[in-house]
Amino acid sequence: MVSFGVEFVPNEPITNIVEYVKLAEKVGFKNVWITDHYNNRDVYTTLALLALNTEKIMVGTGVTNPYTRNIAQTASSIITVDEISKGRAVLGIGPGDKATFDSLGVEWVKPAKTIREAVTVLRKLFAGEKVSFQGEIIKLTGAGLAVKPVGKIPIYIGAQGRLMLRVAGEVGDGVLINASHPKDFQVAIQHLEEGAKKAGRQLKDIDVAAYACFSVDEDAEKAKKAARIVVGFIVAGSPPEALDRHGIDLDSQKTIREAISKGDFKTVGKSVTNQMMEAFSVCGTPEDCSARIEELLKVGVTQVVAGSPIGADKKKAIELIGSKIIPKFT
Ligand code: F42
Repeated sequence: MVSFGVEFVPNEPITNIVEYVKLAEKVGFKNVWITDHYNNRDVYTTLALLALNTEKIMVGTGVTNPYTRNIAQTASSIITVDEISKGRAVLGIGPGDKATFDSLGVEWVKPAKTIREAVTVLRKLFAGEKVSFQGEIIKLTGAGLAVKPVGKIPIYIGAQGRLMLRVAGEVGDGVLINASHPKDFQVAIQHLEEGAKKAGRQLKDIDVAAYACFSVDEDAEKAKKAARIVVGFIVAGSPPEALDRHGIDLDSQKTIREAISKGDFKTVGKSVTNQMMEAFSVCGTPEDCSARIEELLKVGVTQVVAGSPIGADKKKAIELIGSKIIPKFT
């Protein structure tokens, strides 16, 4: 059975996000995911406030990384959220956003290996072990925490690339895949399954989340308008094989990239085609979005995360998902 999650970027006052999340919990969302970028509000402070203001929804980082935060500190932070939420914490972790690392002087080495080592160490720290670990990237010498989680903290891995997806298949309780179209999941799930098999696991052991660009409104045009710039950013950051899979040429990507770098969002909006919207978003009326969700479930998605922008009006969109989409699938 599918569950629903919602993503928030903490780029507005946290008190607003608390209200959205209380509403999301009320209308049936199972997970909330908060992004982690050094230049936005802090993810753990946000999760603590969400934990205090909710009762059922699972609260998670979506996603943190092992480069800008030491892994033992990450373990301590999420265990604290677990305590405040009485066992509802989830740790989403990925290699992070290289663009923001450059400005911090943080070196991005061997992302797949780093994540594998990070998850190994996290599980030991969660178990209360004193950890001595000499990995290629992560090195701990007798590090142990004085606190333990209330329950098991699930670890989800943010992954798109082949190697990252294989690591997620090997060691993740779940995977957060930044995509919206069944074609992309067909490819991703093959890699995920390869990793799972290697570790003697099965695909069904892993919660496969579509961390999608989502925009819903009763008026399909309003929904599209709200998602257009987000889709522009996705096109700009997509590898050539992802564009090729959807028949999008590199010249249109170049045009969008140049417009973004100049801050010319009018051109970005005009350059985003219907084909791009179709490839990189779950967008339209509740019926349109439900039809896409049906397709995603057929290829193996088990959690649908409504990511930015969610809709032209976030509150209305959360209510619409709760009243017209979630009931169709639960
Ligand atoms: N990033 C953030 O910084 N903050 C967020 O809040 C955030 C949210 C988020 C949510 C979902 C999601 O899927 C991703 C999210 N991200 C966020 C981005 C995330 O942190 C990663 O940047 C992104 O998921 C990584 O994309 P990717 O899976 O394509 O991996 C990159 C690193 C890649 O190039 N992977 C390749 C691959 O095939 O997987 C290569 C991996 C690689 O480097 N392999 C070797 C190794 O050992 O690591 C190195 C080879 C060698 O020897 O050098």
